[in-house]
Amino acid sequence: MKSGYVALIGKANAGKSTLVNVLVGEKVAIVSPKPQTTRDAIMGVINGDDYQIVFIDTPGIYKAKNALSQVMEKTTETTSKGVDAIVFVLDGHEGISDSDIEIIKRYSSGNIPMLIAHTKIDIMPKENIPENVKKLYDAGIDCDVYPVSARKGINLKNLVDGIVKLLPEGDRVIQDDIVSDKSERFMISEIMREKILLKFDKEIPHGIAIVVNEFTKNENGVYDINLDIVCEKANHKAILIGKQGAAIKEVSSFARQDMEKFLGAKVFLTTYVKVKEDWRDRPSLMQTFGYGKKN
Ligand SMILES: Nc1nc2c(ncn2[C@@H]2O[C@H](COP(=O)(O)OP(=O)(O)OP(=O)(O)O)[C@@H](O)[C@H]2O)c(=O)[nH]1
Ligand SMILES: [Mg+2]
Repeated sequence: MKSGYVALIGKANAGKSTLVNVLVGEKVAIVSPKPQTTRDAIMGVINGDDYQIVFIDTPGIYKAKNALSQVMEKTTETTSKGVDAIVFVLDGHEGISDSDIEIIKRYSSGNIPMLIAHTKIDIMPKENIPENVKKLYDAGIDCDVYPVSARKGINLKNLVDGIVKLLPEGDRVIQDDIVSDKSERFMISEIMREKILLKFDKEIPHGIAIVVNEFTKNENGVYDINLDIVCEKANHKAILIGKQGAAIKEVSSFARQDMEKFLGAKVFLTTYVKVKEDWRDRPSLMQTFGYGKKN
């Protein structure tokens, strides 16, 4: 039996969370086309007959600009050092840059075994894949490269086999029959954040925190969920609410539908938009919103 912890590391927007969701077979992490979607280390477990992989999805590597980004960067750094193997997720569909190579080298230089999942091959010409692989090898990177597509489910079995090979012999590290370490309450707040990431542009979604005030299941099986959408500027609040509340209504409706799917029950959702000026640079507020807590 092989088992262990495996960190998914890579640039922001590379496709780490999409990959972990498809491998686990359930949504454990939210996904969006915007960088810096994932803010926490999120666990996702897969159990095979003779292996267990405990994935840890991490915040993408991105130039830190504020206190929140710095906490996220630290989460990724720390996670990468405490695992049995690293899957470096590389979005190579537009080629491989010098900064890709520099970051891969940084993570492959330690003692932790690593492989590269070269993802998004569904949106690039097939003939460019060997070119990318050659570029990595020519740069002196000697870990195995697995071309995959999380979206189209291409080559994922090979990837899993490759990951298992990197793991040590040992019993399951997670005994319970769980796929994620995060609570339903956490996923509810993340689903709300995901819909905001999908609907709004520029700085607005990045300055959002979600606070769940109420999360209760009634006797009739309906969930009452009440949450605050905290933004960092008064003008963001106006945009989030929209004309006669149209924007917040739409985004809440999408969120509610996804929450119902996730919980398998009807949801009665109430949302309020609040402003906390520049909270992403105020560590005490960040901690109130669940970021940067000492574990
Ligand atoms: N075409 C294609 N798109 C993909 C694939 N995997 C992910 N994407 C898209 O890439 C975007 C980013 O995906 P995420 O999974 O959120 O990326 P991430 O690496 O977790 O991003 P951060 O959390 O911001 O670091 C989304 O729009 C995904 O739908 C893939 O295999 N093919
Ligand atoms: Mg992510």
